[in-house]
Amino acid sequence: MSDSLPVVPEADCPEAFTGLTVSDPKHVAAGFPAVASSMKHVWGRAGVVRGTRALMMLNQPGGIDCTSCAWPDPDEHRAFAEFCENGAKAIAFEADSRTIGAEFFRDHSVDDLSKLSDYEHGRFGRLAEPLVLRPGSRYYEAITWESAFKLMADELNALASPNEAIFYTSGRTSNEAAFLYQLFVRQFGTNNFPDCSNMCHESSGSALVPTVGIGKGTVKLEDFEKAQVIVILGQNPGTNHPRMLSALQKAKRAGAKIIAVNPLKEAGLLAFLNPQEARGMLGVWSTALADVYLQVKIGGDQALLKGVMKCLLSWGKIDAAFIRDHTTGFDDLKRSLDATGWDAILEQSGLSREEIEAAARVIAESDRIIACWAMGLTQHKHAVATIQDVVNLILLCGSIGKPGAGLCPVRGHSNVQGDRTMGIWEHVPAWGHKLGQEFGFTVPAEKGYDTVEAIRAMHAGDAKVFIGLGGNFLSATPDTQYTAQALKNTRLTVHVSIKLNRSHLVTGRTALILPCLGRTERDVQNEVAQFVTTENSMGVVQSSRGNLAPCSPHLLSETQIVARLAAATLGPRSKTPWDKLAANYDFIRDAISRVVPGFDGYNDRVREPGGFYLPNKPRDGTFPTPTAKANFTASDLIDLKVGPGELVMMTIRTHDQFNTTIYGLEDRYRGIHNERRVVLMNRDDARDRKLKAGDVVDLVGHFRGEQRRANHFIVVEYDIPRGCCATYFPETNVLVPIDSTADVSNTPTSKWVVITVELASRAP
Ligand SMILES: Nc1nc2c(c(=O)[nH]1)N[C@H]1C(S)=C(S)[C@@H](COP(=O)(O)OP(=O)(O)OC[C@H]3O[C@@H](n4cnc5c(=O)[nH]c(N)nc54)[C@H](O)[C@@H]3O)O[C@H]1N2
Ligand SMILES: Nc1nc2c(c(=O)[nH]1)N[C@H]1C(S)=C(S)[C@@H](COP(=O)(O)OP(=O)(O)OC[C@H]3O[C@@H](n4cnc5c(=O)[nH]c(N)nc54)[C@H](O)[C@@H]3O)O[C@H]1N2
Ligand SMILES: [Mo]
Repeated sequence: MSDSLPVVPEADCPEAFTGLTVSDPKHVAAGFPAVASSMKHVWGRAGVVRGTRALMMLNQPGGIDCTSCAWPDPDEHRAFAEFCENGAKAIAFEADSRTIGAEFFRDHSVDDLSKLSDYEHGRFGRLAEPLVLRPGSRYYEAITWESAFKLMADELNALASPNEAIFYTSGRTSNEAAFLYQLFVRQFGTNNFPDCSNMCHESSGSALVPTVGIGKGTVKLEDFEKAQVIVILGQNPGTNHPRMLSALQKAKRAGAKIIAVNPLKEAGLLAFLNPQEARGMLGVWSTALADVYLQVKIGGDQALLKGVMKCLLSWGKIDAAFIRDHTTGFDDLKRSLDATGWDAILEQSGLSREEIEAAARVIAESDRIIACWAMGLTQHKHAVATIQDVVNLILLCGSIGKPGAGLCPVRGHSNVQGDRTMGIWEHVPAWGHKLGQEFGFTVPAEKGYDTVEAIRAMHAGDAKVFIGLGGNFLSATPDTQYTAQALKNTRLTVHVSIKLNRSHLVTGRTALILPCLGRTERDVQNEVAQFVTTENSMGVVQSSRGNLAPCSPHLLSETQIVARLAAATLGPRSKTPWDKLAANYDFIRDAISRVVPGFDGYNDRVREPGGFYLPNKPRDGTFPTPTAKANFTASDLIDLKVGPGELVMMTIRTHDQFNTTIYGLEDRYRGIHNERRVVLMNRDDARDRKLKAGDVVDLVGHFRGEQRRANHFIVVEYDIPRGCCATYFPETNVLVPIDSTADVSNTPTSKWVVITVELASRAP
């Protein structure tokens, strides 16, 4: 441990600026620049042959499931190139032909590497062999897999309680690896499963289970073509789910109307030029998307939704028969809406009554409505209540359980939904007893730590070993300095990774980096090529089979790593045949089919082209809640006032990153080039603070009397509502307070950070 070291460059040694230029934000997404940009990444990183090989099989039946987002593939008629610009970047990042191993780390201490940006970390190439950072050393060195497993087993078995270990999962882990991992950890004796979902769509699950009975979306891709209205709240599909734009284009051509709700005018919500179509490629014909664009204030969606529902009620435009036959709680909802005044609604949403009525009129004329949402709704203190108002709206319109209608939380990581289905959860899944029966052990009953609780436990010294199956825990989680200290307080930190990231550099007393195969690479066990499976955002389970030679002979698959860790740690305590399961993934799938509902015939059905749908009762019109009905939820508007001079900051993604992985420095659609340390502010807010574009400011976070700082950001004047500003994740995670989390779901409020700005230096 070396407490004197700067843990994150953002706070203690601001990175040098990379050379900002600003152009006008785009009004249309994709088209030829998208194709050009993806080819640049693929051929630059992976080499022409390796890159093209991977792309040819991307999202094709029997091919590779894209490692980028969780948007589904069409059930039929897949395009020759069924991927997007950002999927291509994700593949290029993983199929990188450069590698780094012990030799690289002999020349670069963790302190030197800590001074580099996340962008620079990703550019070194793939991790090629297992590495250890021994107590007191500042240099990682080679370690054999055998010794690495023994080291972990010894540390885990030396703990006073299994609850002193933390087992994190990121959402790229396959179903097979995830199932084995939770099996191992529960046999070890804990439910400490923090995962990226805790920071992502946890609020959606928390809102949906009590209201419609399932914590997942209820629509299929084909529903988009049948919808009359699609409402998109707090989501930037042009960047984060680009293939969704094809679905929106089809919907528009079939006559649907789109309502976009976002503080920013995002290009991918305005119009789409489809690079899969010849005319889109030539840039001659774009499809306009949003018919109504509501530039809501950050956090103002709950007010807007209540306003829309008040309109529908007062106009009598609700589905009374559906409400009577299929729901409970309508009277309470109505009473709470009656008690919510228009003044508060207009104040909080920042919208005019005319704008809200315009949206309500579009909705009032339709009974096939799809509501989509992502992080703009989930990462708020009142996220669960807001999403429940989305559900309320859909129920008022009777718009669920039929074609072209329903709820669509758009997931992030390509298998984040599958990992949860496989039991990566700090609670015991409903099928916990079956797991115990199948494998002959008692599943621990006590709830484990979620992500925020895990950080607090490590900080307090109550958790002493951290193991991360994928992800970048330090950079993705809130309150970077606090989390850094938490990790440094542990005895051992372990990361199963494909590339260097900041979590490898802020470590416990001992640290391990375990390099694994990526999804694009061939996974051969006992001379038989294996495939893995994933579940997309719409509940389709499908196979993924890599076709590239592994970038190093020293990599293990995630499944092998988990199985060997389990065998080493549990020894004769476990009756599970770990070797056998990891030698042939069909055996893991057989076990899953016996334990997890909906997976009968898993091995056969997943071999069908396109895979299979998991059962989803609300999609078919029945609600597996205790009342056997869908439930309205009544809530009050929360207080969103901030102090004088304070701004509300949302932390968002650029067009050139996947979470903490930074592919490049362009935010092409927003017109922000070659710089990530920027703060997007309303021109009048800047003027009130005597600031102008190009000035350098320090950001100061304010939460319950605590202050946090992120220094050295360039002011960009942008079309954003007054009182709101935006910065990029993860540079400003240092400002997201560990104790600022959503009610019920405990998700960090990454879209609601209260700050002031202080001038550091004038624009040159
Ligand atoms: N290329 C690429 N694809 C990705 C990712 C990536 O980083 N890069 N990440 C993946 C993951 S894990 C996820 S979870 C998803 C994330 O997908 P998104 O949720 O689209 O990602 P964010 O950049 O966080 O964007 C949030 C959007 O919500 C808006 N917003 C912020 N606050 C509010 C609010 O209070 N109300 C409303 N109405 N809007 C608001 C922002 O302006 C922005 O447009 O994407 C997935 N796909
Ligand atoms: N301020 C702020 N914070 C946020 C968010 C936000 O919007 N704002 N968003 C939150 C959200 S939605 C999410 S999902 C989390 C993301 O949190 P994480 O999932 O923890 O973070 P990622 O950046 O996706 O993880 C990237 C790392 O995963 C590793 N990796 C990539 N592919 C593989 C693989 O195939 N196997 C293995 N083992 N490792 C691999 C690479 O080494 C890479 O460095 O961040 C959250 N944090
Ligand atoms: Mo996410």
